[in-house]
Amino acid sequence: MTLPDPAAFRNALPSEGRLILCTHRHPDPDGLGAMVGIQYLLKKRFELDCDLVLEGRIRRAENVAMRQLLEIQAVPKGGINPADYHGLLVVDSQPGFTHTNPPGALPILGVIDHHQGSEESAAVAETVPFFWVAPHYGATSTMVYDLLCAFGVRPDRRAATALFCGIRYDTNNLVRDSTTFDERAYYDLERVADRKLIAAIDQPPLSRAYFAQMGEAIRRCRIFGTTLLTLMDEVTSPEMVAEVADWFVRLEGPQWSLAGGACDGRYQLSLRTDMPGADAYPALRGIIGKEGSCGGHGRMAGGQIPLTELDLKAVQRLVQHRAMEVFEVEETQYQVLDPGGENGNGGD
Ligand SMILES: [Mn+2]
Repeated sequence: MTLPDPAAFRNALPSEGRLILCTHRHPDPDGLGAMVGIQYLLKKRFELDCDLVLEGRIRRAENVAMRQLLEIQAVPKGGINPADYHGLLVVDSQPGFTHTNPPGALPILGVIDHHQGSEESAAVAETVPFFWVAPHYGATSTMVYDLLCAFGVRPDRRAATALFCGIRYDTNNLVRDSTTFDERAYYDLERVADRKLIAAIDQPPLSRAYFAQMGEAIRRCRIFGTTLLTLMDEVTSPEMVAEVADWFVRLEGPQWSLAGGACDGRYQLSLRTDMPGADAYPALRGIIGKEGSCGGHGRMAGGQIPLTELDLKAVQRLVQHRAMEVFEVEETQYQVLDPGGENGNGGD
């Protein structure tokens, strides 16, 4: 199904009562935007109320700001009484995905997602009344925008801001994996959205811990030819690992940037590349091996290795060793990013 089927969506909904909306663990702007958009549609068009369940802490400063400034309220997953709800909708993820655990004991009425499905999610599709998975969309927020359009509902300023942020961050302002669907939604929503709020979400206040973590990342970064390896110890959030990988890939010249850090009992890994024609997913797949799981495509991939059978040092050694093999570089030959900082007497 490429465009939303309004009749199928309507048929999936109860005539009254409450619903739960949920997304993947550690919700990102696209997940949050899609939930706010669906919540608005359900209220406006169907007079249905819904509660949001947000699993995993939201820690990236932009995402925290988005949640606070848009006043996105959520109920704790553990406190849900299934009798109070008719069912749930999953957005920006699918029930079969490992980072997604919808509250149990409630039927899944709908799934709206732009990620490629897995075998597990294909099995779930048969049992879900509204299963709309469309990888030709750059963001789930765009899908929700199209659903609003299909019902002739104009988002208000808050919903438009949330949806706009979702599209904006998932497609990096229409530069990454965006299609004409995303473009149309982006420019339309931009006119309605609150620009001051968007600016505040884009440049949120950052904690001292954030800067300390970035300082640590600079000290840890090793340059093996065209491969940058930043294997940190404990980090403040999984998103920090992605930010470090994103930041260092901007070092002049084409390269692979692999960052890692331990958080919540897992060693998080993020790989970015600006090498011409390079594909990040197979590379990270080869580095993580059977010890963990990963996803991604094009220039970015992310994954994790549980710190259960292997401890932190063992995982770091394994990752470094495999990265050397995958990127065909010599383990002994590296430079540091900031030689002055390494000796403790640098800085200007
Ligand atoms: Mn998304």
